[in-house]
Amino acid sequence: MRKIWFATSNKGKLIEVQERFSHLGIEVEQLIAPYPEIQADTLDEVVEDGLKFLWKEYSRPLMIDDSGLFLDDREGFPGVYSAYVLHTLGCQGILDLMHSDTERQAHFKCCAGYIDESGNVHIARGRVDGSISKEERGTTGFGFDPIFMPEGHARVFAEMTLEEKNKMSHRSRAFDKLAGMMELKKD
Ligand code: ITT
Repeated sequence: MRKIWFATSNKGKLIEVQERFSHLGIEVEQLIAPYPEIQADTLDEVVEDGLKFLWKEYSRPLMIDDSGLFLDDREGFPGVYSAYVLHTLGCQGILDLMHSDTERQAHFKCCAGYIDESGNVHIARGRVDGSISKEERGTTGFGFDPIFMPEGHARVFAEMTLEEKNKMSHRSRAFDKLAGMMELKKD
């Protein structure tokens, strides 16, 4: 079975990408390899910089993922600062911030990157639109999953199974595209 390294500290991301790639007959192995996340305006910049850093350190093909939650009526906050905001304010902090908001539209974005055997960078993006719930719900997933309700659904991500989330998530969309770029798809 072909194996691909995924440099991430986030078990939730790892499990989702493993599930997605298992359909392609590819094993995704976690690489614990911290890379500096530059202060950048876009997820793409963080990924490109991260891949180049890791290539210098490890000189091996690998994937990374930078993602975030963007509140449409708050200029995309927390966006590239999602990990920091989750760590400091948590889901409840986002709910408190939005307690009187009637416009609750939000989206998740994922930028997935792969550096190949020759050191060439490949980038793919995925997005899912939805809204922020009024309270935390559910027990599955990770991060902001308890407060994000994808469009057309009455449940938040944390009330869905891994497979259900993976049918529509920003991450599965990005990594499906990335797999296509890697010419890994069987069909
Ligand atoms: P890495 O080691 O892969 O960088 P991380 O958790 O630090 O893991 P990011 O820097 O990409 O990840 O930060 C994105 C944050 O956005 C992450 O910590 C989650 O809290 C949140 N997030 C991203 N995708 C999510 C998803 O599918 N569901 C819920 N929250 C998500």
